[in-house]
Amino acid sequence: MKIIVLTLALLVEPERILLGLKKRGFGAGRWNGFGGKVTPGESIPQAARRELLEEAGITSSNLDKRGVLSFTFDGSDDLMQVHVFHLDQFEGEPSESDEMRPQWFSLESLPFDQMWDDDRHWFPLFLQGAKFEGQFHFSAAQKLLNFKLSPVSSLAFE
Ligand code: 95L
Repeated sequence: MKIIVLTLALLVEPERILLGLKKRGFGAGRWNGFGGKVTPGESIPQAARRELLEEAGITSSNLDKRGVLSFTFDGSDDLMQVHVFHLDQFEGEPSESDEMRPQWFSLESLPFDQMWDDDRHWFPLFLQGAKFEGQFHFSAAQKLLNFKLSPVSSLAFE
């Protein structure tokens, strides 16, 4: 099993959240957070800041680690270990990149039907300010088959 370490950053204001429509590649057509692979020599928070700039055109120094989620897919030997960050302050103006089209959504009407199926499970914890760990297993067609999710009082490695 190969572990691929990734970041996912979500910009949350009191009444709205910034998501990005993934324009190409894995998961295209869904509203995502901003993130990607951690590269050699880079810390996980550094990677989260870099991806936020590359994909959404914004910078932030108030990323707060909130969760670690593992994703596996039928027919793949890889485990995607995703480090989820919350931020509520940023500099710059969100702008479209090759990969993502940013858009604000009301926290009362999140587009869960156009998001990955795991999101509807962990977003409530995330938006309540809880820390959490979870494992999600998908079919090859990206349908959620089973999962485990729990709030935790502290995250591993932090
Ligand atoms: N806001 N949530 C995401 O951006 C997200 C959620 N779940 C995923 C599951 C598998 C995967 F490959 C990507 C995501 C993902 N980007």
